[in-house]
Amino acid sequence: MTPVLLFLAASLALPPQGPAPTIGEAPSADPSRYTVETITDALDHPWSIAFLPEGPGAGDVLVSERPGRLRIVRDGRLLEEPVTGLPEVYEAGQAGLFEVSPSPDFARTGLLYLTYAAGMTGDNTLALARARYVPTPQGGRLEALEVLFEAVPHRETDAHYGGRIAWLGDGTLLLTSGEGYAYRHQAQAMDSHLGKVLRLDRDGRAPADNPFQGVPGVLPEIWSYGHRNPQAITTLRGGVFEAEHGPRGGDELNLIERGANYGWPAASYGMDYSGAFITPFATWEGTEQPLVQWTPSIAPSSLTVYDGVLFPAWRGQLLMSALAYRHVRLIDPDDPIRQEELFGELGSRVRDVAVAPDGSVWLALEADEGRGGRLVRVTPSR
Ligand SMILES: [Ca+2]
Repeated sequence: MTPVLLFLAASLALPPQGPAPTIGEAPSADPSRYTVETITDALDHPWSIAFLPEGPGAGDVLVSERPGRLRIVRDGRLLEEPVTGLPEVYEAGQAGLFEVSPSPDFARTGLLYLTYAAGMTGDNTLALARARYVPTPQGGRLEALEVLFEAVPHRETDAHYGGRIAWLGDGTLLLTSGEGYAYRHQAQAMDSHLGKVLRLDRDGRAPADNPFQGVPGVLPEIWSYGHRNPQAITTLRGGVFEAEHGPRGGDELNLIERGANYGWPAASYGMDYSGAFITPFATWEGTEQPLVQWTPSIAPSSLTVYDGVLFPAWRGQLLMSALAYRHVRLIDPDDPIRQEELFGELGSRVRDVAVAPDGSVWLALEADEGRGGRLVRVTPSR
């Protein structure tokens, strides 16, 4: 085990022993502190933003669109031509193209990792692929595409895929996998990838030091289980923070520990959409409590750490985008009850928040009245 996987660095908050605190609204930041610039409003369900580091196409900003396109922002402008050579993506409901993430060795290899829904109506699944990015004068293309992993079993539904990636310091990755909505019991089933955080090596295989490697009847890719629809994950100071959608209420921020059970659907602070209880238990022996839980649902869609230079007050804080609450939460990782609302005045569902190399904050916003999906860049006011 490498040091980065030794969780709970002493400085991080410990999960509470009793019931998790409920968070609702938080104080709003003063919008006059920053300036919001629209890069483009011509996107269709933008899902993930990636800044290409040193390597092929350095400086390009890639944005996935859920219908299965990968777009390029080059020199501050959205190129007309999407990237060619993508895997075949199944699009319906919540299904489509999800994450785009450069490999940690991108400078040498030019490899991009993509997550997406693969298959067809009634028979589809979460998949991970990688390919080499080759910039061209008009845009870019993917070469040497390889499908690395497909979650089992396949599902009939078009909902709750998870699909976010976080890279660990040892070059392996964590992939969030939703429970497919209709299969919530499988979040506790160890022969299923549904409702899990999975750890894979760069070739899509289960590393030898995964917690359930060699355990009969347990899929070796499983890192943690009992998740509902985790769409937000990031590393910070050797720990892994994850946020997931609850049912009606009960959205969670969790500190992910190797091999741990996060409770769904045995324990939840949320109710079914019908208003019926899914479980009468908010806590359950042997399962981890969230650090905090949001009721009503905030709908967390992505999580990152602010590590830039432009907003010194945000350094080392978590930024979590929210769909239902239409803002970004600034969260103190050492005391996660301390939260602030950012960018609520934009009034849009926020699908992704990312920090550019120059320290600006970029948001992928879903379409709202009279406007398409937007990509905006936030810098301090002068
Ligand atoms: Ca939970």
